[in-house]
Amino acid sequence: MYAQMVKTDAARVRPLDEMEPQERAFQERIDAGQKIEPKEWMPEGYRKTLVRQISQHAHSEIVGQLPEGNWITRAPTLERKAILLAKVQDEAGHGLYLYCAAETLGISRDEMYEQLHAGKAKYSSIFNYPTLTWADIGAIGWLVDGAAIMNQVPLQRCSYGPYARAMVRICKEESFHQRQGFDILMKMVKGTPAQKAMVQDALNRWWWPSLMMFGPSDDASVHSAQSMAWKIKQNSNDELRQKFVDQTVPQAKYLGLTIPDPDLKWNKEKGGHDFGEPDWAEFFNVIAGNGPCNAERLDARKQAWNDGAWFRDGLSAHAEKAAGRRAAE
Ligand code: BYC
Repeated sequence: MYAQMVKTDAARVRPLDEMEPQERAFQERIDAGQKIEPKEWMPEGYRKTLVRQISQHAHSEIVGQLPEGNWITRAPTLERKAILLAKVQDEAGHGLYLYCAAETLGISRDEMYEQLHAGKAKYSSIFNYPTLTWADIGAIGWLVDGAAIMNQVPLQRCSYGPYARAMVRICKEESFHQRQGFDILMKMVKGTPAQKAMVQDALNRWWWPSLMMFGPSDDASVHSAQSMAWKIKQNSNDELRQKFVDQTVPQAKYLGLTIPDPDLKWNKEKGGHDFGEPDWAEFFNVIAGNGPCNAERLDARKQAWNDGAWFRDGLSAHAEKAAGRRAAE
């Protein structure tokens, strides 16, 4: 089982009167809605939490290119191919902004890559599932980017300036990504019965993993309480999952699809949907490295790193030569 899920006192958020003066002043700035910038003092826990979350987020963007990249050569039209290519390139850009944001906290990009390649740093569970049909590309845009937007819009108000600012552009691009996914599916559901069945099959496979993107339920979330006190996270995992379900159900209806959850129903009193519990054993198994594609994804990243060694060496040699020339002048 996942050791970090054991509740410990570390999950407890200390009140202001238990803090040292410097930490209290920091928390008061956060409470007043001020942004924290790279060179300012911050508690070590705040820095570590940001490095963990931002680097995981960056890795997710980069690893997230792989399932969609799988379909670039097989996109059904030239236009779809160009759109998918642009989307996958956007994800690379998102990864780069996020690695830059994490670097402002004193970790190098090489260290972050090392942590990913050694299996020490996580990336989003969702990218450990295979893309079997073209409808999966639509479903990723609609559901995966849809869930990502739900999670990332509040991150634009994160207390750490560089992360919040990176999220502004990322969110704009994600919204285009979501629409392109929905557009693929709109076209397919109006096509042949086989195409519509392909879309339903994609929804059946991607629905539950998409709900898992928001993280474990609130009572099992080790980091939420402290991250919310530091205004790194503005909402809990369950709050965002609920919003996502409420937003997505009418869209599924519009597409004429059935969400694969027998417990899904409108709850008038709560003003939202009731829905079933994701299979948390599956989630923890995937984030422990045992999902259907974990090994394949990590191997692809490691191979890309090894294949790029000659280029990095070339750049370093050029930089050294140029520095030598400048010094001689
Ligand atoms: N997958 O205490 P919790 C995209 C881990 S990419 C894997 O609730 P927290 C796209 C969590 O890290 C968008 N691991 O944690 C790209 C922690 O483990 P550690 C990706 C997960 O941080 C390409 C443990 O479980 N978005 O859109 O408070 C193509 C306990 O969890 C997951 C982001 O990265 C998961 N789903 O909350 C298409 C958003 N969930 O670190 C699309 C930024 C939890 O102690 N991240 N874990 O070993 C966040 O908002 C938060 O980190 C989370 C988790 C809500 C994900």
